[in-house]
Amino acid sequence: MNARIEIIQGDITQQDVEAIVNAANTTLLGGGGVDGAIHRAAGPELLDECRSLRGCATGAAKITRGYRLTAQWVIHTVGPVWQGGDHDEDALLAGCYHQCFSLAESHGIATIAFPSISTGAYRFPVERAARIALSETRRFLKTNRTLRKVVFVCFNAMTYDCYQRFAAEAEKPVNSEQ
Ligand code: AR6
Repeated sequence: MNARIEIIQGDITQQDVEAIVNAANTTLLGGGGVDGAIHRAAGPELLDECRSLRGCATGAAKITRGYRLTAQWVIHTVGPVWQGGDHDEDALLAGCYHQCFSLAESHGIATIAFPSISTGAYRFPVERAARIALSETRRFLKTNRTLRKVVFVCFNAMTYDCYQRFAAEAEKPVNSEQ
């Protein structure tokens, strides 16, 4: 596996990284799942800053401070709601990863943790999402030299297994984009 990619099972709010990614909604005003957990752990100042951002489009990302989190930054991205696969869901999810990496690069962030965006309340199939997450990450890391570590924080064993499987598969030459 790429030495800069880690896959773990755990809670993203507890990660000791410079930035964590939030799977938010277009309002950026909080919600359930990982979004709720991040807002609870960061404290009310996070919501105050989010209000000033005036929302975020699906497939895009915006950055705030991390407040009471160990992470200095939170990158909020809005994944697509799964609608069967023919509503541009793959490209929108890839866009989330791409924009998060762009923000990380422009802010000099060296370590970042992602949840499995869109695969909870938004029902994107986990296997398909894991494949997109890992391929976008590998693509970005090929040219980027500022990111030292990308951690995928899987909340449950099924998600963890999917990420592990596709990370191993991505190393096979037949699937290589090189
Ligand atoms: N750490 C890491 N992963 C987590 C955590 C956590 N603390 N909590 C949940 N997950 P979801 P979505 C996993 O529903 O599908 C929110 O209400 C979860 O098991 O959080 O993008 C927003 O406000 C799943 O694997 O995000 C939006 O309205 C993954 O995080 C909507 O949900 C994503 O699940 C976004 O839906």
